[in-house]
Amino acid sequence: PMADRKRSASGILRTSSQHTPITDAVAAAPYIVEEEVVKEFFTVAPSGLVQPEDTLDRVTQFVHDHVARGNRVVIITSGGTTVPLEKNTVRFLDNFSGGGRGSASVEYFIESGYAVIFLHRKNSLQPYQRHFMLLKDDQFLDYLQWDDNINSIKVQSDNQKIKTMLQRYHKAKSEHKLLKISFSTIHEYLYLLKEVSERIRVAKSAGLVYVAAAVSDFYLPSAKMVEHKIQSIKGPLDLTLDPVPKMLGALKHHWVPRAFVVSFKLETDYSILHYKATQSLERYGHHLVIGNLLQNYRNEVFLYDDAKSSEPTSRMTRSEEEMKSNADLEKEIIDQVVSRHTLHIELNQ
Ligand code: PAZ
Repeated sequence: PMADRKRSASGILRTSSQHTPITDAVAAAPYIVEEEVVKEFFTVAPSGLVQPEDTLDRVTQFVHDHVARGNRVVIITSGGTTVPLEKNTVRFLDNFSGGGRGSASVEYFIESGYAVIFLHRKNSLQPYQRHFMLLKDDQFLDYLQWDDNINSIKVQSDNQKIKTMLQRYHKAKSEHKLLKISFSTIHEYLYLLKEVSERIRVAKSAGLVYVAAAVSDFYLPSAKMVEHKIQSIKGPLDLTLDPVPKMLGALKHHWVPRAFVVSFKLETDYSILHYKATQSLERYGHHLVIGNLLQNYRNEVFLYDDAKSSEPTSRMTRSEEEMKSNADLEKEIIDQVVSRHTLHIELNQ
């Protein structure tokens, strides 16, 4: 399958960025968005990039340090993007993604020796902390008690989990294995994905991009946006959104041509999932596409690495027992991704 992918990647056609209906003709067309379209998107998309000034310098330094130490570097994207409807944004469109998959994946990549750049939606689930953020009945504060004798916080003694997570978190931190960058809007996300990807190019085949964020397909260009809060007095809200240029081909072929690229595809209908996942392999030249259905995405994923196959290459599920004990499916996913990445490095040195 790797040789096939190389062949299809070499015969790249350029097609327009128009949103197109699902047809077989579209599936056959390898796709890299024109650079001018990318530039245009960043010009007409709503601005409002909220980042500390040195964010990209920190990325450069982080990658440089880890490449010098011979470490692999992965970018993990996580959570949903927002689509602002007003320039002074009161309202925006959003999606369901909470960052569970991305934040869990960070932990397993770090365990596998990777340095991780975690490009995540602001206020979404965070690695290590996530175990205490999705509690059904308990609250995080239920894990803690105030002890007057020591005038300090005491963790409830039976809580082994908080100890384990704290140890892992501090280990990752002391080894500088985790760099976190947050985004909110679709514009911010794509801008950062491009800039950060270009900065891991120096890692060559030891670089990995793992795109698990749920990214909006539509947005409102700033020229079509009102300045202030949309007023209801004007009657029904009539919205026409533009398609977001598909940048996943540019990611693979222009931004990080030597890295291993894994993307996720979410659908609600299995037959469309299969179609879209194989289409991603073919059109964007990704090495691995992981498909999941909204109804069951925590418990089941499908791995695709062969665009010509009528079936996924493999399927991973959580057993009843694993669901009960809240075991992560991501552990198995990352094992698979890491061994494929190892092969990619061996073949591309
Ligand atoms: O963040 P989360 O754990 O709630 O959801 C993860 C996911 C379903 C967004 C991810 O597995 C995924 O499929 N991302 C790609 C979504 C897309 O097709 O745009």
